[in-house]
Amino acid sequence: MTSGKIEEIKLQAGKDLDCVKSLQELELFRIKYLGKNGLLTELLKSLRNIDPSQRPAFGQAVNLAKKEIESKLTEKKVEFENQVLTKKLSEKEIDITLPGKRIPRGKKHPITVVMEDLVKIFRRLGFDIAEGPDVETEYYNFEALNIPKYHPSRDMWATFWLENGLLLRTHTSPVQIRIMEKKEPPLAFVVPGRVYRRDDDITHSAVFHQLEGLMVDLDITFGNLKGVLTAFLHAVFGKDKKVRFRPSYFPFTEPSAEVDVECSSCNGKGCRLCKNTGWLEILGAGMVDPNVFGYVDIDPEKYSGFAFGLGVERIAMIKYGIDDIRLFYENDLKFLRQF
Ligand code: 2U9
Repeated sequence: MTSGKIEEIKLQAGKDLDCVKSLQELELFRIKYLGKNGLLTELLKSLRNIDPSQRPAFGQAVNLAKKEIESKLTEKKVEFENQVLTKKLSEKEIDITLPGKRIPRGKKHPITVVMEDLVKIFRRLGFDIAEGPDVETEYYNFEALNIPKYHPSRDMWATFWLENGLLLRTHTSPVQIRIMEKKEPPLAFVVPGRVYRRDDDITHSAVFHQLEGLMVDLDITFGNLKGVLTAFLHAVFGKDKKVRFRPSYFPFTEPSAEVDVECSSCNGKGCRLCKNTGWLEILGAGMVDPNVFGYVDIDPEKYSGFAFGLGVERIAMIKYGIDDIRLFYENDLKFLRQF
């Protein structure tokens, strides 16, 4: 094997390259000289057959020839690519004055919009915002809220049970327990969040959204509850609307009430929306049961508080005149674009 062979291959490569007329032919050229079984690759493989004293010089010479051919090949490749591009540009006319493609703009889901509006009202009334986990323990979801095991009132919450005594929270009330465990009164905060119940028909969904709230301090009375919730309902439905409080029962509040607002559709005259009662049920509320304070080490002799809860989907259905809750979750753009 001699350096003459290398020169011969270089010379041949130069001639071959001059005849190459396209990118496809260039690839064949690459395979012939630099491919796995190409001429130069074979030369390198033959190194092991030559005199060891000549190997370094010969190896260097082959590598040099390889580099030279590679660089000529790259040059040629760029030349062809430019030719292809120039041809394409001259054939295709691009009208740069055409308007661009419109990028569709997303917007907030109606439930998010209503939730944010409601939270904003409570912020104006001085409430903070708190959040907590969707997966809860039986203790936080039931026991600490004065709902012991096997108590019949547990039937009020058709619960999704998980493994190891865990569950999907049936209300956001466990968050209030968690906050009261950590912080001392005075407390005033609302808890927006997703909740889960084994329920579904045109007005109930297995997953829905609640806004609950809690105020705890010295001398909090049912009068404070009425004042705050009336201000809230006036902000949502209008100052002209009547508000009424009816006695009710919840295990975690005593006394408890349901709070209605004069029907926004018929102004109290009676219609389909209010089932001819003239009233819309909006909130559940009450004074925090002293037993609940016992679970979080707040002295019920010193402090008192009120709590309330509402379903966000219900408010959105009333506000937008929607009679089937499932429409909120079908992701039908024709429905969602209306808001
Ligand atoms: C603590 C103490 C008391 C939260 C309350 C209601 C009444 C209520 C329902 C309205 C419609 C839920 O979405 S709904 O089904 N809520 O009626 N919630 S009082 O009371 C609490 C919460 C936490 C520690």
